[in-house]
Parts: sequence; C-alpha cells; structure tokens
Amino acid sequence: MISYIAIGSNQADPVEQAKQAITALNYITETSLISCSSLYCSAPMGPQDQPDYINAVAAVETNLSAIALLDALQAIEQSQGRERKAERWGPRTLDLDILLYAEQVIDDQRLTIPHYGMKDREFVLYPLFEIAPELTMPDGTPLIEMLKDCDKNGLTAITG
Ligand code: A4P
Ligand code: MG
Repeated sequence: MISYIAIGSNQADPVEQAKQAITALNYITETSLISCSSLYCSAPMGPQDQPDYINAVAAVETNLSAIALLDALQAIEQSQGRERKAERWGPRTLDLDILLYAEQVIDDQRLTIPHYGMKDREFVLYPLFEIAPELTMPDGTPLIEMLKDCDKNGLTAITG
C-alpha cells in the first residue's frame, strides 16, 4: 500500500526534527520511504503565540495495516520527545499524521482517513502536490482541484 504522511514540527530545532522523522519512516518495519517533499516553513494554524512550523509530506510503501502504521508513527513521535498536551493545535516537537492510505476511507475511533484537516491546510496540500501532482482523493477529487481553493498563506519551501 502507498500511504502519504504529513510531518510537522515547531519546537526543538524543527528542521532537524523533520529530517530525523523522514529517516525514521524508512526504518519502520515492512515499510520503505518512496519520496519526500521539500521542507516548508508555514505560519501556525491555531494559536498564534507559537513559532512557525516546518512541514513536509512523505510517501511510503508499506505492508502494515493503517492502524499498525499509526502505532509506528506514534512511536516515532514519542522517541522524538512528543508530549501530548490538552491545548488544541498547540506547539509540538513532532506530529506525524496519516493523510491517505491506499484508496481507503477509514472512520474509526483512532483513525480518520483521509485526514480530516488536509483539505484546508496549505502546509499539507502543497507539499503533497510536489510529490504526487496526479493524485486523486478516494472520492475522486483531484488534488490539483483542492489547491485552487487553498491560499498559500506565506508557505515557502526552504533549501538545505
Ligand atoms: N487520528 C485520527 N486520524 C488520524 C490520522 N489520519 N493520522 C487520531 C494520525 N492520527 C489520527 O492526534 C490525536 C489522535 O488523532 C491520535 O491519537 C490518533 O488516534 P495527536 O497527534 O495526538 O494530536 P494532535 O496532533 O494535537 O492532533 P492533530 O489533529 O493531529 O493536530 P493537527 O490538527 O494536525 O494540528 N500549523 C502549521 N503551520 N503546521 C502544522 O503542522 N499542526 C498543528 C496540529 C497545529 N498547527 C499547525 C500544524
Ligand atoms: Mg497528529
């Protein structure tokens, strides 16, 4: 299965956090990294009294179920010092969200796929488009159509 993973960080050297997470994806059992977007700098969504984020999107090929992949991603978050706090959309060292898992639509207690927020998030849609310009959502909507309604909001690719 091909799955797309969103990477986000705005604490404790976010560029390094993102790079380390990308490396870690390739070490998940039965999973290999296919491609990864540039790293992007984005303005915080949610509380504004927090640093800008570094965001990226990676594609992996995996034999794991979606839930097993989520477990592996949460283990990576933990190993990179993630603390779960009550504040919604607050700062974090690392957030790894499953955007898409093959063509599947999943709606259970632990997992909503496609990711509920992706359609509104420039820091998800533009990096995803960089690595998968031909992608369509499980409901048939082309990714490129979603971009037309999504302001870049200052999103910039960073080099290095
Ligand atoms: N969960 C359900 N569906 C999924 C999925 N598709 N992928 C559940 C991953 N997890 C999923 O997530 C809470 C629960 O969501 C998980 O236990 C899982 O069972 P979490 O990572 O513990 O909590 P969270 O990260 O605070 O929630 P969430 O919803 O992932 O946060 P968001 O909505 O991603 O917001 N601004 C910029 N510029 N860039 C960012 O990356 N990120 C956030 C976090 C806020 N502002 C941001 C950014
Ligand atoms: Mg998350």
